[in-house]
Amino acid sequence: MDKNELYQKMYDAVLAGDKEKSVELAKESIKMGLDPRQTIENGYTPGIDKVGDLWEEGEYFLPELVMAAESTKAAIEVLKPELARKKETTPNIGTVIMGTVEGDIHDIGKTLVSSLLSAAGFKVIDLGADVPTDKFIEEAKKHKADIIGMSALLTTTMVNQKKVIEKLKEEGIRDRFRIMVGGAPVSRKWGNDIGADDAPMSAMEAVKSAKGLMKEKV
Ligand code: B1M
Repeated sequence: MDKNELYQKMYDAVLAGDKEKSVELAKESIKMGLDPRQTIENGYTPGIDKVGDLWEEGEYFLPELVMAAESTKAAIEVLKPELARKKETTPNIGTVIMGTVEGDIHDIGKTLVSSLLSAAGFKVIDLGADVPTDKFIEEAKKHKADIIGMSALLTTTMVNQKKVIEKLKEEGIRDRFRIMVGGAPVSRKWGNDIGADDAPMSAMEAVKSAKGLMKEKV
C-alpha cells in the first residue's frame, strides 16, 4: 500500500467512525516511516472535515459526529509519541498556555496544535477544553507563559477569546504575553479586531506563528 492509499483509508475510517481501523492505520503509518504531521493533515483532518460537511447537510447526526471525532482523537493519540520523537529543535524554546475557550468542548484541533508545538520544542501546558476565562490568565501568570493560545470552534464561543484579552488589559498585563487565536470560524480579521497577535489558520501555521512571536518577544 502506498501512502496515498493509506491516507484514503484513514479518511474512510473517520467517515465510518471506525476507531479500531483508525488506530490500526495510524500504527501502519508509523511502520511505513511516514511523517506523523503529514499523516494527520492528509489522512485524518480531511476525514473529520468531510464529516462536518455531511453533518451540515443533514446526512450525519450527532452519534456519527461523536464516533468520527473519537476515531480521529484515538489516531492522534497513537501518533503523539512519534511527533514527540521527531522534536526538531532544542527543548523549551518558549512556554505556551493552550486551551479551548469556555463553553466549547471541541478539542481535536487544539490538541493537534499542542502536539505540534511540543514536537517543535515548546513547553505546552494544555488546559483542555471549556476553559474558563480566568483560568487562562491564572495559568499564564503561574507558568510565566510566553504565549497564550486559544482555540474556538463555535461562532457563539469565539467571543470568549476576546474576553480573555480584555481581562488581561483590565489587569494591565496584556503586554506580558503574545496571544494566538485559532479554530474553524476564526479569521485573521477576527484576530486583528480582538487584539490578538496572530490567528494562524492551521496547526502547521501555528508552529510557524509561535516561533515568529517568540522572536518578536526578544
Ligand atoms: Co461540533 N460543530 N458541535 N462537534 N463539530 C462544528 C464546529 C460545526 C462547524 C459543525 C457544522 O455545523 N458544520 C458547528 C459549529 C457551527 C457554528 O458555530 N457556526 C458545530 C456545532 C454546532 C456543535 C454543537 C453545538 C452541536 C450540538 O450539540 N447541537 C456541539 C457543541 C458543544 C459545545 O462545544 N458546547 C458540537 C459537538 C461536537 C462533538 C462533541 C460531536 C465533536 C467534537 C469532539 C471533540 O472535539 N472532542 C464535534 C465535531 C467533531 C465537529 C466538527 C465536525 C469537526 C471539528 C474538528 O475537530 N475538526 C466541526 C465541523 C468542521 O469544523 N468541519 C463541528 C478537525 C480539527 C483538526 O480542525 O478544530 O478547525 P479545527 O482545527 C484546525 C484549525 O482550525 C487550526 O488548526 C487545526 C488543525 O489544522 N486551529 C488552531 C484550531 N485551533 C487553533 C488554535 C490556534 C491555531 C490554530 O492557536 C491557538
